Amino acid sequence: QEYTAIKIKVLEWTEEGKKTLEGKLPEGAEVHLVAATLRPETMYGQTCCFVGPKISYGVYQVSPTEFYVCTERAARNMAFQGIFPERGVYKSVATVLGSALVGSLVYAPLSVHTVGVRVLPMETVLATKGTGVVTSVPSDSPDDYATVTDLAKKADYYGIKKEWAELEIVPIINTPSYGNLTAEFLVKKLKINSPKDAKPLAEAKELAYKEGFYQGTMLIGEFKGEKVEAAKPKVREILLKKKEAFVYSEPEGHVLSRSG
Ligand code: ZZB
Repeated sequence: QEYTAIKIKVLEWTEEGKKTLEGKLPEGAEVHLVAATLRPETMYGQTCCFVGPKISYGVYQVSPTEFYVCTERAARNMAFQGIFPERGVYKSVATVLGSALVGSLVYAPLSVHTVGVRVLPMETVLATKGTGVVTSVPSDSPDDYATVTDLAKKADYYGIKKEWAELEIVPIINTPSYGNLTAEFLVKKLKINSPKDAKPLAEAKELAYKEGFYQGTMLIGEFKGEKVEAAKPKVREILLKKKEAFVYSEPEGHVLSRSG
């Protein structure tokens, strides 16, 4: 599986995050959460960045001043893909629990929310897939739509500010079958009530992927008006060129198949 790894820069740490990292980063260090995505063309619609609250993340040095936050498993893979300075080496300078990152302000590249978005908890993030960090696009990802809806409903329970989960969901892609907010349409159509409704969510995801890719048209960005199929590699290229993303591959056998 080849992902686009999106670099989501930390603008402001939580108190807990600050404490965990105290004295462990050089002056002027830039830290990025790294989110693995299959849909770079949807990055305009990012409204938050998900971490698994119980997942342990490492902070890995990629240059004298740059660090990546991801699971150790992902860092190990990256170390054999030329992403770190020395082949096979992926030592973390700090370990941080996802819950300690929740509430941090981060910059999501290409997002319409240019002042930043928040790190929020997603209990269904798999530590065994991608980087363990998931960028949230509730316009086009049913899982993300179900999760942000739930987070806003139970903000106190999750220990977050309601408004962090309520950033505007802007239409990114129009499709003939599901309109311009595919995820909301499918979540409602399949009567999905919770981010834990795994089966209908898997079905919604499959439908959203197919319709978005083969029938979708871009409503925003440099390739507005173009078919998603054509725009996807071009948006990806922009992100790679600007060094806001890199290619991250998941070795075969570690991948959980998309259709289960
Ligand atoms: C942004 C995005 C926008 C995504 C969208 C999907 C969609 P797959 O299809 O199962 O291979 N993801 C990545 N890593 C994880 C993880 N560790 N745990 C849970 N979810 C994860 O999964 C690839 C997609 O699942 C990724 O692409 C990411 O969400 C999420 F509009 O990134 B995506 C219809 C889907 N639309």
